Amino acid sequence: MFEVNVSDEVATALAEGRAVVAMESTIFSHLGLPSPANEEALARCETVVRAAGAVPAVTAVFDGVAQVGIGDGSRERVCGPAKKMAERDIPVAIAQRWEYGATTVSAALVLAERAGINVFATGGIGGVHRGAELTGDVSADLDAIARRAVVTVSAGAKAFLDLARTLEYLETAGAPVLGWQTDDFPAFYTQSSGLNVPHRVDSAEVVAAAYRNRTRADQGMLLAVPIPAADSLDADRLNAALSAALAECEQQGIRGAAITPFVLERIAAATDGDSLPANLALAEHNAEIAAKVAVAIAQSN
Ligand code: PSU
Ligand code: MN
Repeated sequence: MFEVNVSDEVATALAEGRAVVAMESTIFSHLGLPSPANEEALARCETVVRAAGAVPAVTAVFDGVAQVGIGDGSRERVCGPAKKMAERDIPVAIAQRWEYGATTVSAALVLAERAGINVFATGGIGGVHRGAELTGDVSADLDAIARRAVVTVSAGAKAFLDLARTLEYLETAGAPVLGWQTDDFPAFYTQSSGLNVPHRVDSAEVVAAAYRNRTRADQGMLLAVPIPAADSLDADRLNAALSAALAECEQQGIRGAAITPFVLERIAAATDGDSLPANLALAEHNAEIAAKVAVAIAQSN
C-alpha cells in the first residue's frame, strides 16, 4: 500500500481530535479553474474553513509523494498545471513520480480516509454521464463516495451529467444522500435539478449523527448543498451552453476523462465568465458547511 505524507498542521489537529476538512486539488489546478480564479478559490476555501474552526487539508501527489495538507510553499504549485488523477491513477502517479497529480473527488477521498479525515469539501462531483448506457462512463467518484468513510460535501453535480441515474447509482451503492436545508438535489450552478433528495437535513449535528451511525466501517455519504441563491445562474442559458458543449464533444471525438474538463471550459466561455464567480461562491459555501460538519463530528467523538 502507498504511503501518505500528512502535513504537521493536519497531523497535529487529527491527533488532538480537532476538525479537519479535506479538499481535492483538481478544482484549484489549471484543470479546474483559470488563473487567477483558482488562487482566489483556494484562498477563500481555506479562509472559510479556518473561520469555522477547522483545518483545511488539500490533497495532491507532488513528485510522486501523496500529500494531505500542503504548506505555504506548495500553494503556487497547487494552482499550476497538473495531471488529472482519479483513485486508480494514484499507484501510477507514485510509481512514475508525477510532478503534480491533482486529486479528483475519488482520489481525494482515498487520501482523506487514509489520513483519518472524515469530511471532504469539493465543488461538484462526477457522476453517471448522459448516454452511459452506451459508453459505460460512470465517474469513479460515485464508488469512492459510497465506500470511503468520509462525508462528501458538494453542490450536487453538473447538469451535463445524467443526474437521475447518478442518484440511482448512489442508492444502489448504499450511499446516503442528504440535502442541506433542501428537499431538492442541487445542480451545481442552480439550486435545484428538479429531482428530490432522499433526505433533507437541517443541521450539522444531524449529519454528524448520521455519520456516527453508519452501517459499515467504510460507508461514506453525500451532503448536497445548493449554491447560494444570489450566486446561482440562469438554468435556460446554462442548458443551452451544455447541449452545445456535449455536441462538440461528440463531433471532436472527446471521450473518457477528457470530457469533464472540456465541458467545464466551454461552459465558462459560453457564460461570459459568469460561471466563475458562481463556481467560487459555491466552493466557498461548501467548504464552510463541510467545516461545520467536521466540527460537529469532532465534538461528538
Ligand atoms: N465537476 C465539476 N468540476 C470539476 C470536476 C467535476 O463541476 O472540476 C472534476 C472533479 O475533480 C471530479 C472530476 O472528481 O472532475 C470527475 O471527473 P470524471 O467525470 O472524469 O470522473
Ligand atoms: Mn469518466
